[in-house]
Amino acid sequence: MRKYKRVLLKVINFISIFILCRFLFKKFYKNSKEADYSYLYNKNETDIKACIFILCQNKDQEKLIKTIHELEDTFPHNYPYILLNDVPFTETFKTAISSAVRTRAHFGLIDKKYWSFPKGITKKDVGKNLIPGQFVLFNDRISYRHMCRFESGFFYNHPMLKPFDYYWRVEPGVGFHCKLQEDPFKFMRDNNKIYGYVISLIELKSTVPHLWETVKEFMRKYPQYIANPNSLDFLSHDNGKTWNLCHFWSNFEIADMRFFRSEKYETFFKFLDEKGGIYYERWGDAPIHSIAASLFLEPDKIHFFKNIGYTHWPVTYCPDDPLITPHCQCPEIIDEARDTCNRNLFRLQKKLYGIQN
Ligand SMILES: Nc1nc2c(ncn2[C@@H]2O[C@H](COP(=O)(O)OP(=O)(O)OP(=O)(O)O)[C@@H](O)[C@H]2O)c(=O)[nH]1
Ligand SMILES: [Mg+2]
Repeated sequence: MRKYKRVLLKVINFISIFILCRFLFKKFYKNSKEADYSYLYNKNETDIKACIFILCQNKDQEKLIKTIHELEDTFPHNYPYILLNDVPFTETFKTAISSAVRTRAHFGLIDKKYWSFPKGITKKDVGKNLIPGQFVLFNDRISYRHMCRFESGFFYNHPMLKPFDYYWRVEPGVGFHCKLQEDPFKFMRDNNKIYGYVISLIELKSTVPHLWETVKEFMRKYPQYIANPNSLDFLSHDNGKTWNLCHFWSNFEIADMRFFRSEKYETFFKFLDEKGGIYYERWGDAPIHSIAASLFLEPDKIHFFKNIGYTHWPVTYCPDDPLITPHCQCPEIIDEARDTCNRNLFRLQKKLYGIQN
């Protein structure tokens, strides 16, 4: 009888351990497994894995609806919209946006891990490497820096963006002015383009005082990532000694996320992130994307969308080309996009490939 009791106890023990292990495994497995959003891409709707990507807040509803209507008036399309936020979207917002878009809109939340300070940096470090006395726009907004960090190093790996190769970044409040004669995603794919932009500008030095020396350190450490040829001449007038502050204005981007997901870009972002300049200074996603595209891509992979009339206040780009202007209705211009930086890239693309911009 005692023998049976012992065996029974052993069996009960074994079953309990088995159940416990199963429970722990399931819990761990569930947490580590990313949600599957592959259904967001539907090949019956679009041949290209592309989406319109919008990072925004609930308060942007009205501005965003206007922007979506302008986008769709100038580019009727079937691509889905992926909207992300650092706090949950309200039902009112979701309903309003869903009925504004012609296609589908999907709403997602950003994990706190990707909208926060990196390890070792806290609130008190914000702005500590800026030059005293120099004005820095948005310096007092911590969320602005989290946004820059997210847009620099994480958006393309958000599970809802994972099903896609290409994205068109749209911000609430921007305007589109020319009816497109061709699908820009198709253009990117068929012409092997990786990074598309409309406006290039000169960055405010006060926001990025030590960025270029950090980039030079990266180039010395990882020469294998630098493309040959590359667009260093877009960034520098003295072969990289100094940065001319030129960059692509990233509030508009049509680009291939496989570039951002690549080892070279990920290594670059990690390197910059660990240096802390997004917080210690105010390095933005625009210079970070631009420097990466210029150094790691061959110049013909970067495309200037001269046919997309576009405004992000206060700068407007309105095409000046007799073949395009009949399709445009540009607003009164407050500040016109200038050619200063573009010229560096155009010169290079013409010399290397005969590309006429
Ligand atoms: N969810 C969320 N999105 C944000 C936040 N701050 C900025 N964004 C989004 O991030 C993008 C860039 O932010 P903006 O405030 O437009 O930054 P900016 O273009 O440098 O400055 P503006 O001149 O104000 O347009 C936009 O798509 C915003 O909607 C935030 O705190 N939360
Ligand atoms: Mg903006």
